[in-house]
Amino acid sequence: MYTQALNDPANKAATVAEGEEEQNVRFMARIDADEKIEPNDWMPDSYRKTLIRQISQHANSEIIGMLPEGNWNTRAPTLRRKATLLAKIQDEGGHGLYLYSAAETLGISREEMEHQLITGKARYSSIFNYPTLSWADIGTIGWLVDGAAIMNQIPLCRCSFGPYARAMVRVCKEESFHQRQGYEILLALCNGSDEQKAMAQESINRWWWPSIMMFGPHDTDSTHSDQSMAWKIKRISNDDLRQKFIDATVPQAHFLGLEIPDPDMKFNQETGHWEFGKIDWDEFKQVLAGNGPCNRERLAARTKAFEDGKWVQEAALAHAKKQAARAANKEAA
Ligand code: FAQ
Repeated sequence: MYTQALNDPANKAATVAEGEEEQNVRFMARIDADEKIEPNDWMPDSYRKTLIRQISQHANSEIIGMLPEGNWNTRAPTLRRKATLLAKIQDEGGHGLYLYSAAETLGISREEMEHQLITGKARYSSIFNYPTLSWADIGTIGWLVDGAAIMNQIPLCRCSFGPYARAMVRVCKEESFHQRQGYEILLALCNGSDEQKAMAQESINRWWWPSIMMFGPHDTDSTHSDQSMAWKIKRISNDDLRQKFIDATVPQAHFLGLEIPDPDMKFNQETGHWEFGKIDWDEFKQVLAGNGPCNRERLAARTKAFEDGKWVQEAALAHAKKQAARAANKEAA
């Protein structure tokens, strides 16, 4: 899906002769000129590490994010809903694979990322530690969770690291479809019976706050933002993205006839923004510390998938070994 651009040979020759300081100056000049950094270009170690952290966390989120929706595969209300849900979940799996591939270009293996995920060393988005208790949750995930993901990912299409930026272009197109399918599920529920509308409202009540936590801590508490913005990995800050998401989403809730569960939410005529109440950062911290409602269940599911899939890895390795031995024998003969 994403292809590697060829490095500019002149660029490479120049960096070989330079010391680290000059290389860094040159690197920052390329960032400032909005050039894309490609996998075998020189880059500071900390830039590489930051990208591996963010891209692998992002990939983990896509893969773990399949689980809450997968919970409704067998209970979707119609064949059409089931087919759409299956397609969406498969898309998320695909996003995980593009992202793991993008991270691999930075020198980490897929196995290591998988190991970091199941041993709890790498994160995944807090949002996927909440349960899907009703069918309305499938609509809400599409609308709010994919909606928040797109808001965050559109600027990542302009990220300074080429493979990540290119992967995001396709991911964002697919997330737009996901957002619309979720909204359409809620539209059907909100135009249905009183019970269906109540189910939609109850779902928004549970998912609203965790969705706005997805954007991460306030800018003042964000550890990585300043450096990531300077490197143009992040192009818009956590708080600015959160505000953009809220401004876009509140009118959509009103169109559905649903209440946002925030008594402090009000429109500021002067700024043109929706002002919102205090976010419960203790809840966010608890979820990040592994104590959310579904953290253990999610990691247990991934660990089981890893263990169950081991025989495939072993068979593929044995096959590759056999092929290599055959090729070597042929060459020797
Ligand atoms: N959850 O200094 P910052 C999706 C951590 S994809 C967990 O601000 P940063 C598609 C952060 O890692 C959703 N941890 O960090 C889908 C750091 O801890 P560390 C995923 C979080 O990286 C839909 C610490 O807090 N999207 O939903 C969270 O500059 C439906 C301090 O934070 C991405 O990953 C959180 N929400 O900014 C799939 C997008 N927020 O690592 C299935 C790419 C913060 O030092 C179904 N990632 N932390 O231990 C990003 O844009 C950034 O990494 C942020 C965080 C904005 C998430």
